[in-house]
Order: sequence, then C-alpha cells, then structure tokens
Amino acid sequence: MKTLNQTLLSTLPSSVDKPEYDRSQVKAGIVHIGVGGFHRAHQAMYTNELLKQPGNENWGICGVGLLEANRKLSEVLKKQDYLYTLLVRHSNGKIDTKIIGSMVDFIFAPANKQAVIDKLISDDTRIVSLTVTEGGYNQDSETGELDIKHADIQHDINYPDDPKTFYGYITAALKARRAMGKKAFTVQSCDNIQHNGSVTKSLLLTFIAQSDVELAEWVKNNVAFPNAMVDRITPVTTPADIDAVEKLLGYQDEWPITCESFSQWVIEDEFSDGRPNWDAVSAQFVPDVTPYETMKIRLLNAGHSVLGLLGSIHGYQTIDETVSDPLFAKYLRAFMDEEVTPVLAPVEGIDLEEYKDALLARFANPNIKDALSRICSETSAKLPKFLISTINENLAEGRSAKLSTLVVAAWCYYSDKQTSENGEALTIIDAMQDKLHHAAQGTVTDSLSFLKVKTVFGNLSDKPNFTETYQQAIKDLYLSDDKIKTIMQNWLAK
Ligand code: CS2
Repeated sequence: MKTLNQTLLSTLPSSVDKPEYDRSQVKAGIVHIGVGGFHRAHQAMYTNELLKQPGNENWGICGVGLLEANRKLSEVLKKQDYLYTLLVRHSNGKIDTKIIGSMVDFIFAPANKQAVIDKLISDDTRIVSLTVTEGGYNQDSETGELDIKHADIQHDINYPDDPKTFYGYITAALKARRAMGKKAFTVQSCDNIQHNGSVTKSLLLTFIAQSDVELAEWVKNNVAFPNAMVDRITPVTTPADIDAVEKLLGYQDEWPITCESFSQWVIEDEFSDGRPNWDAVSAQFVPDVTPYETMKIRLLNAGHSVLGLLGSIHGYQTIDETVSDPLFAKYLRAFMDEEVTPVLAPVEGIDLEEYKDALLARFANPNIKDALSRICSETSAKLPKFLISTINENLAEGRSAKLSTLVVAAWCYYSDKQTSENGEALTIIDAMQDKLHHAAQGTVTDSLSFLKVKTVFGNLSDKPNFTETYQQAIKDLYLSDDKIKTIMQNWLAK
C-alpha cells in the first residue's frame, strides 16, 4: 500500500483535492501550538485553501506538540511530509476528501525545546496560534486568574530555559525578540473560551510579570491577542477513518481527520505583524466577536456537555445516538430555549431559532460518530466556561435554570458512580477526576459536597436559589429508583 507523502501527490488523479501549490516555497508564518484534530480540520484547512491562491506563501504552518503524548503524531506527520487527509462527512453519507498541505513542519517539543524557541524567534514567525484546550490555560475557575501554584506554571517560572507550557515558550521567545529589536508576533487563541484573546493576554501578562515586569509591559503594548469564535465538530480519529482513506483514495494515511461539513471562524481583526487573508476563504473578520462566541459556547459546547453527561449515564456512546432519542432532543432544545436564549445578546445577521435548529441537525449527523467520552473529557475545565455563567445569569434574573442544574447534579452522580446505569464502566478523562470522584462520594453525607469544589463551581454552593434545586436533583438521582430518562422527563414537566 502506498503511503501519503509529497511524492505521492503527483501520482494521484486530478479529481483528488490536494495541495497543488509549491509547498517547498511555503514559509511558516504561523507557529501553531497544539495540533489536535480540531486544528487540522479548521485553521489548517482554511490556510490550505488560502495557499491555493497566489501570494500567500508566507503563511504556512509549523506545528508544535508540547506534550509527550504528541510523539506519535510527530512521527506520523514527519513520515507523511506533514500531509494528511480530511474526510468531510455530510449527513446524507457523502464524503468529501481533501489533502491538507498547509503544515510544512512540526516540532516535537519534549525532544527539542530550543528548536521551538528558535522557531518562535525566527523572522518568518508572525503569528503564534494555540489550541491547547480549555484546561491548557491553567486558569482558576473561581477567580479567572492564572493558577500560579500549578506545578507546570511554577516550573516554567523557575526554569525559563526549560519550558513545559506555552506560557514558558512564548515568554522565552518574546523576551529574545525584544532584546533583538524584532517585532512581536500575534498570539492567537483558537480555543473555546469566551474572549479567548483577552483571557490569554491577561493570563500571559500575569505569568510574565512573575519574573519580568518590563517585559510584561512591552508585551502588553506590542503583542496583539485577537478574540475569535471557532467552530467545527471534529470527532476523534478511528481505525474506520484510516480504512475509509484506503478505500476512497487508495493510499495509507496513518492519521486522517474526520469532520462535519459545517465550519465557522469569526475573528477580531487585531494582529501585531500582519495576517493571512482568511476572509478570502470564508472566515469572517469583525470588530467585536463577543456575541458570536457567547452564542456558540453556550449553545453548542454547553449543549454537547448536556447530552454528554446525561447520555453517558443512560449508556449512550455518541452524540448522534443520544440526540436521536426524542427525549434527549427535547431536553436539549428546552435547555437552549428556556435557559440559554434569555441570556444571549442578539447577534447581527443570525436568526437564533435557525441557529438552534442547525445545531440539532449537526448533532444528529449519523456519520459523525462523536464519542461522549470525548465530549465529557475535561468537563472540569469545560463546564465553568460553557455552563456556569448561564446558571449564574439566570439566577441573577430570578430564574431557576433547573435543566442546567440537573446536568450539574448528573455530573456529580457520573463522577461518583463512574458507570452508566447499565453498569458499564465510563471512560472518564479529566485532570481533576480523583478530586471530583472524592467530592462526589461525599454526597451521601453532605448533599452539597460536590458543589464545594470551588475551583470549578465558584460560589454556587452558597446560593440558596441554586442549592435548593440542586438538592432536589441529587435526591432524584440518588434516592429514587427512577432512571435518568424518567428524571429528565419529570424535570421537563416541572
Ligand atoms: C465540544 C467541542 O467537547 C467539546 O468541548 O463541544 O470540541 C466542539 O465539538 C467544538 O467546539 C465544535 O466547534
């Protein structure tokens, strides 16, 4: 079996969508930290389309993997000349394939830290973009500030020449650029955090100020941190995706990416040293991204968590399976209509009802087998960003947010039991798993035990207008013989 690489490209039929631009001429103007599936389906895809238009060859991507877990990816990409296949799966079963060529280099940081810093200092580098996941920012949920005590952050403050986190790498590079009189690059977050740019700026400035107040001031005045809303559902790659590439295209790609056909990227136009014309390939530049990101994170991402947690307890495996159960679809829609819509500002050019309809249709795509284990992974970093503000804003307006509250209680139950109601073990991936498990186990003696994990829930446990409803939900989950679906039904009827 032939393997995907640069030499193979010219042998593929002209019907295959592949990078026909001269990749040897593409320079990495973008260094991207955190090359997960989402980056490969989203920013790298937009950039690939842009590189097809002449005059953009300064905007290729050099990927960086900071984690030991990125070793395999680094080997696969290198072997494939950084090429990979995108399988765009439509709801009707149609699959569009596209070979992405915008990544022209990849550095596996644990084996070569200095190479990453050198790359960030290079004259070519004008944007450093990030998809390090919500948890990768080491943000304290209660205060929103950088968790300075975190072991990796402490390490990076104490050993600036041996960084582990993006904070350490970016700081080392900006320090050197400043000393060399070079321009600052833009730091562009592409994670699902409201005001992701402003948040990254504030966290990074806090980090830098621990060791160098003057550098922090320079960064504040010279580095742009555009906010952005990013959207494309990208499930974890499975062996079936590898088989699909072999069947459809006749070669072996060890790490293709599957995604839905929908894609959206709305970016604030603030860059320190130029930017690619991503708007020529259907991204949008706007002066203020706030309403878009709030809408997306609170409806789509929170909606995913609602289905993920409740569906896991029931024993479902994927989002499409869960939402095709009419009760789950009804619950999700009621959550969106009754608890999220009232706290959203209108978004210019977007009909919210249509947006919600479209979300339900996207979730129902039977060809996107988005595992609930992916959706529920790192829930402790996600819920504070996706759901807790919705709850707080409803409470402030005198509403109960009962459907969201049941989800929080269900998360307690899920963390406690760690099995579905059929007795199957759940795959739980969460940096706070042990702490949450322990807190959830305390529910039998203190019904608010789980909520008292303040780094996740802030002061929710001190709000009687929340805890009353929460305790009722806990009672239903723990003390009644009802299954989750009956409980959901009852809560919808409340
Ligand atoms: C998901 C996202 O688990 C999650 O956080 O909601 O990965 C979601 O699929 C993407 O944000 C879609 O744009």
